[in-house]
Amino acid sequence: MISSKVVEFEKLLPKVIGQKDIIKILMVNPFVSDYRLPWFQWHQPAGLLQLVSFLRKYSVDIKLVDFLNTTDKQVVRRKSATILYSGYAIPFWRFGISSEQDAKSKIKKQIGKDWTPDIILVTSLNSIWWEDVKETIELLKVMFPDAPVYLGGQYATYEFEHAQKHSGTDFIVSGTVPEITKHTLDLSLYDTAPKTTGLYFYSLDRKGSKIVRPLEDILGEIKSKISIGVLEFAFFDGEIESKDAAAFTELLDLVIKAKVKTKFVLPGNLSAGTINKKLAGKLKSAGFNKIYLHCNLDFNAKGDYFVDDLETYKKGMRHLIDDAEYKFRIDDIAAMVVTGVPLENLETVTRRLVNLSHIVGSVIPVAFQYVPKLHDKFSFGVDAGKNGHNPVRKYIHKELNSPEKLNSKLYPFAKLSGYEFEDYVELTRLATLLSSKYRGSTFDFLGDGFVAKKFRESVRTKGWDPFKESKDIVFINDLMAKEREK
Ligand code: B12
Repeated sequence: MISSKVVEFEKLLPKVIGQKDIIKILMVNPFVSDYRLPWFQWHQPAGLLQLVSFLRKYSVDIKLVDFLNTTDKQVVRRKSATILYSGYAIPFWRFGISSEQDAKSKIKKQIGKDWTPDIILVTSLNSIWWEDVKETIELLKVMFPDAPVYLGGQYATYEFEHAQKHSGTDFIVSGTVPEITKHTLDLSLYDTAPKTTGLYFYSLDRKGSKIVRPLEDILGEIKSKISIGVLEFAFFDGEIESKDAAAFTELLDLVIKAKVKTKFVLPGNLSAGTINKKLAGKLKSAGFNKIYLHCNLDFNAKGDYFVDDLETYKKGMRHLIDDAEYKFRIDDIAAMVVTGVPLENLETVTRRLVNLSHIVGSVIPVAFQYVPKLHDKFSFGVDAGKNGHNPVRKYIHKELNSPEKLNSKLYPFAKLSGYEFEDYVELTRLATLLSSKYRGSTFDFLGDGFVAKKFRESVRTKGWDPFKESKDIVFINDLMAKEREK
């Protein structure tokens, strides 16, 4: 097994600059294999697109192959297997290609005839998709044997040693590259401008700390992207921190004053506690039509690790509804709730889902994905009484010892936490029920309406207990048995 070399971004640069008159660079965002690809429209190889902006000042000829890009409502996919898991047959898809040959033809079509790259840059948006990264690199190496391959992104960052051993890349650029984060995502290499794109409020300084980007730059970026056909902007920052609420409000003010007409999305980057009266009003006027509230977790907490209490959500929602006239229960505002955390208490999670659906109107369960190098700093389940015995790390070592096994969609920690996969399927069903709409709005199980009260009463008094009235209930099996007797 050949191990890939690790390079720093600064060392990659000389390869790109000054070697030839024009250096040809092929950038690739691989296809991905997964059970589902929710939010596919918000997946974008942000790192590569920032690199395109950054490299513009040099003599470069760049081509991009983004397997996840599509102008259709759905990304192409091909079923590659059906996994039998805890009594369920779950299809496993390959998103981004319709057949094995498709990958090669897509690359060829995208780069055109007589164009051979001098260097290839590959990204990865999630380390659990490493097998696709590996396959993409294999294919690229067959197609362009002379071009060195550089791998960056999440796989190279969070599963760095694994990527060194298994990805087949020549070089790895691990971690963030601060100097490119102030650059916009360059969309000019797409045949048609994507309808939706990622947007950053922050960039990173030299030390890697977050700094708010100049607001005029962000506004300029929004305007220029609208002019090429972008219809929606999704903020890609991990979290817009409450200390920066004023600067964020100022940005929205600029957007409003510039009369920019577009849609904005916050897919989990604003906490309920950050929302104040002024910010709420500006969010509404600037065109934020999807606000998914961030789920703050403290994995070093003893016991309940959900940071924001229900009161915080109530306050935030009051601002959105009373001060900004957002409509309630139509699911443009939702609370994200992380589930599947090792050693979690599903009773706490269920209670939180129901309570937050009452307060926020809709809930989105987000399946927890354990990220090595990040989550191993936390003390999940560490038992100080047993000299720091850590059942989570032991479990990962034994049962989840390859990146793809950490795929959150299968709730890999269920067994460790004492639950079945079925319990998580039920939890997801509950969340779906809590957020499903009839005549445009969701049902409030904890509401003051007659039906909600009766429903709760029946649960409390076991008014509809099927066992209590079992004599009167005829089950279909009994009916069939009687038919057979006849
Ligand atoms: C925005 C975001 C999203 C967006 C999509 C982002 C995108 N780019 O497409 C949305 C909201 C859709 C999303 C969804 C999910 N996400 Co997300 N997301 C993020 C977040 C907050 C920021 C990602 C980002 O844009 N970073 C900035 C970009 C520019 O960084 P980058 O791609 O790494 O690139 C940098 C370098 O790596 C480098 N680079 C990149 N490629 C290359 C290539 C070369 C050759 C070179 C030289 C350099 C280079 O350049 C960049 C500059 O620094 C991160 C957390 C974080 N703060 O990083 C999580 C994160 C990436 N998400 C994660 C996860 C798990 C998910 C979900 C599965 C949800 C979940 N269950 O937790 C879903 C996926 C749903 C699905 N389909 O399965 C994990 C991934 C962990 C892992 N092991 O890979 C992260 C790290 C969060 C976490 N800590 O758990 N996410």
